[in-house]
Amino acid sequence: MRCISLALCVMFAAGIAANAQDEPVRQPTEGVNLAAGLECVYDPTPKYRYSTDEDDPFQLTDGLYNGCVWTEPGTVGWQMHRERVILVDIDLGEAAPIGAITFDTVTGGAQVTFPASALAFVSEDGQSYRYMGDVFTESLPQDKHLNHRFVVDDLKGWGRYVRIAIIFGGFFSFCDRSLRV
Ligand SMILES: [Ca+2]
Repeated sequence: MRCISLALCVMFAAGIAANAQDEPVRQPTEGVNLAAGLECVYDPTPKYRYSTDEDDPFQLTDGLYNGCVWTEPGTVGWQMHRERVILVDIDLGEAAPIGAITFDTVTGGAQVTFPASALAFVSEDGQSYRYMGDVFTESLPQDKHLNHRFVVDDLKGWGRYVRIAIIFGGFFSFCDRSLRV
């Protein structure tokens, strides 16, 4: 299976670190990771001071999962102001079939919530994009801590350029080290 996997958490306040560090090491989704080691281009640029570093463009594709620890350099974070959408763009280098997208994220405790949605698009020329699907296919309770992997599969995606539009409802958002295509 060729898939995209993202790991991300959204939080209203600092406080997830203790829970995240107690998480067992999460294993990657089976299948071919077309995005391994590739650069992510973000819009807006990550600015959260405790997690932003020069390696942000590669921290979602290095295959490591740190559980959204917001103070770790391996996390990619934003403090939301007027922007309510974050775009993550990946150039696969050549067109390829995309069969599934997975999205690891966390909710509950310390005012942490799942993103509202993560819309996936694909393009062959980087100009005209086609909608593939919303990764958030389940409705789950968010009143207690939950680390969950959302999956959308049976996609018929084909293209070189992948774009994930992550839509938030909180004030902060953080991605950790896992992005698979
Ligand atoms: Ca970082």
